[in-house]
Amino acid sequence: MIIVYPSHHLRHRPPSEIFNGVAEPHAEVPERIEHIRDAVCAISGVRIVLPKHFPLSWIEQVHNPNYVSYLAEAGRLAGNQYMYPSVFPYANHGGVVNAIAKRGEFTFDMYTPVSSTTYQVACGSAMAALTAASVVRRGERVSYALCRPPGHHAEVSRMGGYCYFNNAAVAANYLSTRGKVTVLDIDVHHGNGTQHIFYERSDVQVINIHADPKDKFPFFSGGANETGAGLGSMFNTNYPLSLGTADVAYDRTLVAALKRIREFAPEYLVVSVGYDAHVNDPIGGLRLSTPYYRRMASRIAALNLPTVLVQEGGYNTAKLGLVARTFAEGFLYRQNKLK
Ligand code: SP5
Ligand code: ZN
Repeated sequence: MIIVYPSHHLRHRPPSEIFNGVAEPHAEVPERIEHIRDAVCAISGVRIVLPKHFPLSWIEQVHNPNYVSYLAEAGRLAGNQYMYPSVFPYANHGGVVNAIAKRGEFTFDMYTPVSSTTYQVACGSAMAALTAASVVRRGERVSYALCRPPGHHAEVSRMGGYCYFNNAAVAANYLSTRGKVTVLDIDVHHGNGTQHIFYERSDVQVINIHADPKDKFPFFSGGANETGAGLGSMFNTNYPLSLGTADVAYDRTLVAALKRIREFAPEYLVVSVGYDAHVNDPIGGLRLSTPYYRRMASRIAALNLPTVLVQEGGYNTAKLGLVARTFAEGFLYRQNKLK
């Protein structure tokens, strides 16, 4: 398994997220990826590489170029500070110029601040996903991009949920030039961004398993009735789960999701891997055990598809290493058995 590690992520340290008007310590910390990297690199046979550079057009094929240039420019306005929005767009007023208005123009929450390093680290994270995808396109069976910041909440023109560029969507779109792609999202939060980006496409199937958004972030999407639109009709599937769902019920849902993937018969699989459905996650709300992550990975690997694993959430920093190692080993063990 090739691991892609975007070392620039260490420069991304938002101090706080604003919850209910109060600044709380930010959950999406650098230690997350450091622990995951240390743990998966201890697996025999894995190899770690840095991201390669790819043209910006791979990002601009899934994100609005105006959004991309806002992030690139915003750094200069931010100086050493992290900027938070105060006012969000309430009307389609093209082209605000005021600095306060700009902060709200391309975001949907107060958890995802922008600083002078944000553009660079977000690019590094997307390049890690592209590098992992290119490795699989050249014939590796599986690669794992340790993306940070995460990506699956980022929509075509909006950041949110700690996400700036949608790394999994960038990888999936890149692979879609070679055949049909499925994105399977097992982060506990609905991948609203990935759904939004591919909602009208029939060449990229999007499948999400997550805590019911009536109880959890991102609240405004993720229902089972959201199935795609236009050409993309029936190519989007959501499996919202009740709070407290544990291994057995989750596994039944995963089996149903994998059946849908087999029916679609993609050439490639991109997995948005969050570890925040784990029972000890501080913000997740589901109750998956550590050993279940081995079984989950082994079921996904049994699809026997060239697969790009893309890191999303998971916030129990002390547990992340073990859970990631368990997942990666589950994936490798199954793949070797099948060969
Ligand atoms: C990638 C990813 O997993 N993003 C998740 C973003 C969810 N943020 C939710 C923040 C919840 C705010 N904290 C509430 C704690 C109350 N003290
Ligand atoms: Zn999450």
